Amino acid sequence: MSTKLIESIVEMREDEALNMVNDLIEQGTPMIDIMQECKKAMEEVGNKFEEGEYFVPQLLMAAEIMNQITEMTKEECIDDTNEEDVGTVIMGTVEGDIHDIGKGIVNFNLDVNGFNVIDLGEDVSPKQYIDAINEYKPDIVGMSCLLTVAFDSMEKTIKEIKKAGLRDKVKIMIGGAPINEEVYEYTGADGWAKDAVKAVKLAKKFIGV
Ligand code: B1M
Repeated sequence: MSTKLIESIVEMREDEALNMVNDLIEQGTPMIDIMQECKKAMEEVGNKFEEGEYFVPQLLMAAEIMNQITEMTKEECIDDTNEEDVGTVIMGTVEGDIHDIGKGIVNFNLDVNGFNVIDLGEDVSPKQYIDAINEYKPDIVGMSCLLTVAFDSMEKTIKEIKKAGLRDKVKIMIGGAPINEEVYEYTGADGWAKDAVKAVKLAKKFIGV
């Protein structure tokens, strides 16, 4: 696939990036492949931010391009939407964290694979999770986390779910760029996924489909 797409996102050439995505869609490139390239681009944007070359406005600009690309690729997948309800997932970005692009992609992939997804939004507190578990009785609780400082939020939320007597009623899945085996063990979740495809596989495994 095109490293030019990565370059155009990293260098914020919005029209060029969107045209390239359009071409890729027309050529029949799967959404997930386009998203992989975009993720690499966003990692590069993040690196430039860390190195002091980019600042928050550039992160926002890249996020805006990324959101438009996500919408374009979603439209292409819409025919694949599966009406079957294989299970309910409540999903949020954990307290202290407002990153939502990856969560949106995971939600969309769960949705097209037949899951009923309830998105609680960003900066979701343990109480919001608990209230939503009581209200929607989900099979799976999803926690997206992009910030290392929010690892504690996941751990705290899972502890609070346990204190509320709900831990055995749900499977908990965590994910996001900094999540690894060690973080997964620290939080006490039931599983973790590196990307949207793995998230769907894990969710299906939890449900037994
Ligand atoms: Co932020 N940011 N940001 N940021 N930002 C990161 C995460 C960072 C790594 C950049 C860097 O320094 N290299 C860094 C965190 C460093 C750390 O924690 N050690 C960082 C920082 C520091 C910050 C701020 C603190 C900056 C500041 O204000 N000084 C601030 C924090 C705000 C807050 O949350 N409280 C901040 C703010 C922002 C913006 C708001 C400007 C913007 C987000 C806009 C938005 O989301 N609407 C932003 C952006 C764009 C980024 C980067 C550049 C890109 C994130 C992204 O959208 N990636 C990011 C750098 C990076 O990711 N390397 C960065 C694309 C997306 C498709 O990938 O989100 O990884 P991702 O999702 C993937 C997988 O991770 C997985 O599937 C998705 C699809 O494949 N996945 C799951 C995600 N959730 C899942 C859940 C699952 C399973 C899989 O199950 C439940």
